[in-house]
Amino acid sequence: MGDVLVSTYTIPTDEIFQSNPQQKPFESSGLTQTSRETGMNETTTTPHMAGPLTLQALGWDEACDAAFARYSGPYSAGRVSSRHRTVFDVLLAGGSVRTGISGALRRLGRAPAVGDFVVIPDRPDDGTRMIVDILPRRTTFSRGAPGEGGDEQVIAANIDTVFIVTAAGADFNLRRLERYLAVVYVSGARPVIVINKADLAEDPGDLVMRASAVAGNVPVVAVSALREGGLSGLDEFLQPGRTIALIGSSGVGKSTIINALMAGAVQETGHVREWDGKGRHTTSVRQLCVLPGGAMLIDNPGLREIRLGTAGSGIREAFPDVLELARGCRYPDCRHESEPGCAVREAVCEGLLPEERLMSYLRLAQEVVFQTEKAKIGLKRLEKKRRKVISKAAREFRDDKRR
Ligand SMILES: Nc1nc2c(ncn2[C@@H]2O[C@H](COP(=O)(O)OP(=O)(O)OP(=O)(O)O)[C@@H](O)[C@H]2O)c(=O)[nH]1
Ligand SMILES: [Mg+2]
Ligand SMILES: [Zn+2]
Repeated sequence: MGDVLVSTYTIPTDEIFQSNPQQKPFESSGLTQTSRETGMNETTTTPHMAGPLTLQALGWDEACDAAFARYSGPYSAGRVSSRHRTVFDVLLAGGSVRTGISGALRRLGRAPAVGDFVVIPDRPDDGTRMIVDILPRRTTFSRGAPGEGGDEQVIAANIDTVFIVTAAGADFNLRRLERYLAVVYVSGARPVIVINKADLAEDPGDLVMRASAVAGNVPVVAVSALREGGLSGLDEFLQPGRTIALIGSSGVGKSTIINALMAGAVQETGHVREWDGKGRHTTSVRQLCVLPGGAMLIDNPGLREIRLGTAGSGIREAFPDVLELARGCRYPDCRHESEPGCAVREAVCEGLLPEERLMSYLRLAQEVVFQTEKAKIGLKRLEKKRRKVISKAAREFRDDKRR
């Protein structure tokens, strides 16, 4: 494995245990307070940030400029900060708006995800402002394989960095980390492993070491969000205009980390069941918050299940050590199961590669094969349905002509 970049756990213990352990009271975000479930409501304040935002501060780049260029005239661009079924909160330069999407987008089955840059006409004919377009995504974080309708579930868009959050205790699991890493690599975003609740660990440094062993060059940072310890280790990833999504099981402390970084409560945080350390799925709405320093954080509901989908590329990136070893296998298409001359199994026998890591690799690789097959079946069905619709339309057209 290459160089391991480890952000070592350097917070003095008194810092961890000194700071105020009291949970700050939950407050609604500016958005929720100023707008209603339905309809439109423009606000002049921008949530979680003093002063007006510019598009650049929201992560707008040259590619967005190029894509938006064809909208000359009275159009605004903004960024989706949260989604409530069919309505979306959109941050605009200098304010925010709650709005729906146009019928055309709906018919195309295109729905914006949190983090998307969208186009909204300024003065539509009928007076209702709607999202009329979604600009191409820089990165797409999605869950699972394309379904029967051909749509993968997009969790969030235009993410630069993903904090894979785990916690000291029952959640800490190297195999789960490997899975998350593969999923993040597929998205195009850069992963960072954050081990929270360091205050509960006897030796947080040991957890960092163990996570680093499966993480390759991915930075690993230990923090205690509740005691506000070690959070400065995250600073280098929190540059202005950058977007960071937090993912991980329910109860690992994603919302508590965001609250601590916001230096004020924004996300409701929940209790963890004592007996198994499982969370209660406190966060139910995905939301983008702007930190005082200008980075954007996306809180996510705890993921019950994270599937890999059909992209095998994530596995290749998450297991560079296995791939390197595989170059020594006798057969180029070796599956490292029982083939003779398998250099990967040999490395396991010699203790150079942990057996659990190979098992984890094989399990994930098998899952991709399975999902790909499943997606093919789904696509076939979709194609059949499409043909049916077309031939029905053609029949109706012929019948019409005969009349
Ligand atoms: N001891 C300790 N507890 C923490 C820490 N961070 C969070 N917690 C507690 O863990 C519980 C769950 O925290 P949340 O922030 O709600 O977890 P979450 O990951 O957002 O959970 P979901 O929204 O359900 O996905 C709360 O009771 C927090 O107070 C920490 O650093 N140390
Ligand atoms: Mg939460
Ligand atoms: Zn092999």
